[in-house]
Amino acid sequence: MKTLKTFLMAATLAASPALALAQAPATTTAAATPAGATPAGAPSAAPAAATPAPAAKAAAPDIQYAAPDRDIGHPVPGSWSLQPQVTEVGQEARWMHDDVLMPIITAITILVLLLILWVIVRYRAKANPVPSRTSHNTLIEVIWTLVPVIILLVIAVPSIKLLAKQYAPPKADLTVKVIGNQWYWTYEYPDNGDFTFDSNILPEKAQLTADEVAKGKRFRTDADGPRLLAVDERMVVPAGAVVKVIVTANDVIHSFAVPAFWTKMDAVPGRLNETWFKVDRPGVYYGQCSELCGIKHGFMPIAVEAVSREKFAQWVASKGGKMPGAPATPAAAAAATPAAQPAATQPASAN
Ligand SMILES: [Cu+2]
Repeated sequence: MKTLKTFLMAATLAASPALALAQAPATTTAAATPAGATPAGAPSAAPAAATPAPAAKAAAPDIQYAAPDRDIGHPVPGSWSLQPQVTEVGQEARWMHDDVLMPIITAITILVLLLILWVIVRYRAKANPVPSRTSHNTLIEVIWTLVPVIILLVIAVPSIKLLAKQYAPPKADLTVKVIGNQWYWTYEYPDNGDFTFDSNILPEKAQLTADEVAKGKRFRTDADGPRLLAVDERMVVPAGAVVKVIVTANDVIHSFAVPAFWTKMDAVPGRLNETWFKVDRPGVYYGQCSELCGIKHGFMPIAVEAVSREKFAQWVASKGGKMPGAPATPAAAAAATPAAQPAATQPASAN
């Protein structure tokens, strides 16, 4: 049963990039804002401020979101397998899928096909006018019972180990509560002053009226991410930290899924589900609600950005939160920092 569950999970994840691909044709939004635009419509707010900078928003500046990588963290046109995995669990699961399950499935399928062809040709009625009356063969029966048992054992051992790893999280450095709503996500950071914010899909420029554009309503640019995956507010986490994710919902069942993390957890009203991930590589990773939740189910994407500890602290401050007293894992921060640059300098295009 557990093996079946793992396989189904792998199959579902394998299908998800294709699904997202189908709805992500190349679109070119007129780049009204340059690559690396600041969030929350900041550029459009600037023109009026010819007078000295207002001191109102002196608290902490919003951080600059990183632009997505060209081929990591989201579906890519032409790809047909699992997304590149950026968590240890994901890498192990990908190995399980690519190097254990697929070869075994392929070998069994080919063997059965050859057996059927052989029987069709060799034992056809024309060539055997008098059918054989053989009904038992002990050796063959022992073989075809034992061989499948051995195959199942070979699959079960790594599969159960992998499952255990997914459901036995290490001690968390950070807890984030993720709440599904029709049709957006709410994120809560209880460890950082319990601040909360909503994350909505960014509309395409073509979806806005001229008036809305003139008023500076925010729309998606390539720096925000691919069409149907870019959001206004990202879930930001420190790279190298074990993130515990508490998942629930306010209205109907949703599902929090980020394919590059191998994370998928149902968001059920009145229930707290728990999952976790640890991303060492800074970058932006996209996901989608993965439980049919109503008419705009396809329009409540997820964007997780893994950043250095310093940038995370800056982001927390910009949200009005605070960092917990002691630095949690300085080693992880040190490991994460050198790699922090490339993500920001990638070409800002998903196409
Ligand atoms: Cu949903």
